[in-house]
Amino acid sequence: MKFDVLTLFPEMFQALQESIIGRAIEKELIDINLINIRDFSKDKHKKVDDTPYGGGAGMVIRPDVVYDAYNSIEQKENAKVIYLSPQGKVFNQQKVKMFSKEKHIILLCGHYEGIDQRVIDEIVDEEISIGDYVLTGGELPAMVLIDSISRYINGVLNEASTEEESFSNGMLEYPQYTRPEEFHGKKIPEVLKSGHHGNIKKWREEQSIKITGEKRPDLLNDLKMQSN
Ligand code: 4HQ
Repeated sequence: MKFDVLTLFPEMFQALQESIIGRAIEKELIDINLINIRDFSKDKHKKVDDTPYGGGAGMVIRPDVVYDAYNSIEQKENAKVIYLSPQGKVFNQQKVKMFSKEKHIILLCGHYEGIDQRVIDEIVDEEISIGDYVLTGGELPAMVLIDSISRYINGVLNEASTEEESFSNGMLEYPQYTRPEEFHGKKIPEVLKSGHHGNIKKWREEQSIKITGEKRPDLLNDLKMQSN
């Protein structure tokens, strides 16, 4: 999977190149190519933004600079272009799975008051929001997409654990325990030491339903809706 990221702050993406994602890059399972939009400014001061037509606060990123940055990407015919914005469809695990089937994703990160609407209309296939709150830029959302999508690429995770986990079945995960067997007077659930795989599986499923009902009853309602 190839990710091209159009951003004014490529250094923010260092945070992503650790641990599991770092290893996925080393193993060439994913490729993250950072493109600094500022490199495409024709201005002598490398300016990329200007005041909004019609007035108002803040600055808007110029469409020509964004377009030239986008155009520098080679072989983008089959790429999906995603713009991170609070106006987008809210990201969820279903979208993660869909996007993980793509071969090439281009992520456009805005800053300041945003990007001139004309270039968004011209190059963007899909607008995605990571939630109903306002950030200073699209970089953190882009990293959220890369991280969550990469987990579905074969070889990125050690186990075949993506099918069993939270949200894949639409429910929260059961609690996990490790050594020591007793911590601050609290023992681990007895069934987990029984070695009876059937009973353990049943207990975990019950826990999953109980926890989802207590913490996220909205998820159970969503599941009911899907089965109707
Ligand atoms: N922004 N989900 C404003 C977001 C955001 C979000 C990104 C703030 C783009 C210009 N993006 N810029 N929430 O708040 O994706």
